Amino acid sequence: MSAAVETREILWRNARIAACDEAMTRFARGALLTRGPLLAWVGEEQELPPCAPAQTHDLGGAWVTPGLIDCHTHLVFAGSRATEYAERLRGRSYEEIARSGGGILSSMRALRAASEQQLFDASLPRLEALLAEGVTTVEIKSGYGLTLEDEAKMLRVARSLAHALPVTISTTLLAAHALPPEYAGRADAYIDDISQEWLPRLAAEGLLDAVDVFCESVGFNVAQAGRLFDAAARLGVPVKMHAEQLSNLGGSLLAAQRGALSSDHLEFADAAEAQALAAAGTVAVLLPVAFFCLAQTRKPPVAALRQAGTAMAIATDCNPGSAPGSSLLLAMSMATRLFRLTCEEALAGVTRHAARALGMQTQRGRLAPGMEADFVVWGIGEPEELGYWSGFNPRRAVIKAGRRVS
Ligand code: DI6
Ligand code: FE
Repeated sequence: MSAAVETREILWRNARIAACDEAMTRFARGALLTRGPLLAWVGEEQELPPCAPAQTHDLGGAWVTPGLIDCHTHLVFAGSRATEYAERLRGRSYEEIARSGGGILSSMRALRAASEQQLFDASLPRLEALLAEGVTTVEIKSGYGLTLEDEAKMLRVARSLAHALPVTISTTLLAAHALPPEYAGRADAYIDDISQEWLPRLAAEGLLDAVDVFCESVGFNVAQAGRLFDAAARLGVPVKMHAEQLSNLGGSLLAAQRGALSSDHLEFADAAEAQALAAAGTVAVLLPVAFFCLAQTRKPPVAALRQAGTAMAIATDCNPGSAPGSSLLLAMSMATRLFRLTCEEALAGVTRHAARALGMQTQRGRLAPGMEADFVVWGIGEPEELGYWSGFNPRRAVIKAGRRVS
């Protein structure tokens, strides 16, 4: 890109702005000045400093928020698990199906059989659906390949999706998602191989932004998670964790101790976990679509998280098993209805706090000078409508890196 393009200024005026900063500032008659891909200025229009933008857009008083961030997905996968869903409707549990070789392992078989192109083609519509709702940044995990080559394939597809669509993708290695058949009865050896061989290779190929582990009885224990985190730390790769979705093995406490970016799910967490996460600055990522689709009854400790001051993010968890869906707006609505977050908490949960769950808080998730110029223009009368509608998309326009992309 030429220097001239990089510094071109565009003024987006006559907007109502929800900045999603710490104070959740709103500007009633606001304007945004973009310079190339970044925000140069945001505030009340009457305070705009003298400038000579190359273009001016009148947003007609519409609401503007930061581009939404889906900070936890498994959206690169092959096939579906609709037949298992039918079994669950007949009474079998998610864990029973997993223990009998279905679940994540059935997605593993489909994934290993798929070519990179097939995987790309299957995943693209799910990502397009997110983008249509104003999502501009998405985290994508591996975890259905469970060999070095197949995990690499998933991560490469995740990277190539970012080249095909106007979106920032953050990739996470979740090889420690389930024990593959090649390692039956040898979970420690599997963790050793991921730690000593896979992680360094994938990091060297530039395929990794973070490392994650499924810390559950059907996944891996805290000691194994700790060894994986040690290996990540040696390479300077940040860590995240799936914890307390089905049971409490102590995952969040480890995540907090190791300064993880986030600990995700948390239905079986309590006040101790909330306080530890708050003290560590580790984000609690809530995944209400998985809670809903598994028909769980135990809810994450939202009151305790709120009281402890833990940052709460919300994500889709888009995956073929526990959260088959690709709507972050629906996840927000479920977070308010099922987990009783306020609409304001839900909005912070898909912007500022979601950015932090990806270690991107200095570049994304709020509207302020110096941040990426990723924002959404909405056809809504007030920001509370985000979290209020379920199954209706009021997105009007999306600006990614200073350019209108839809
Ligand atoms: N927790 C989840 O909700 C997904 N993975 C995980 O660790 C489910 C993945 C799947 O069932 O395919
Ligand atoms: Fe997940």
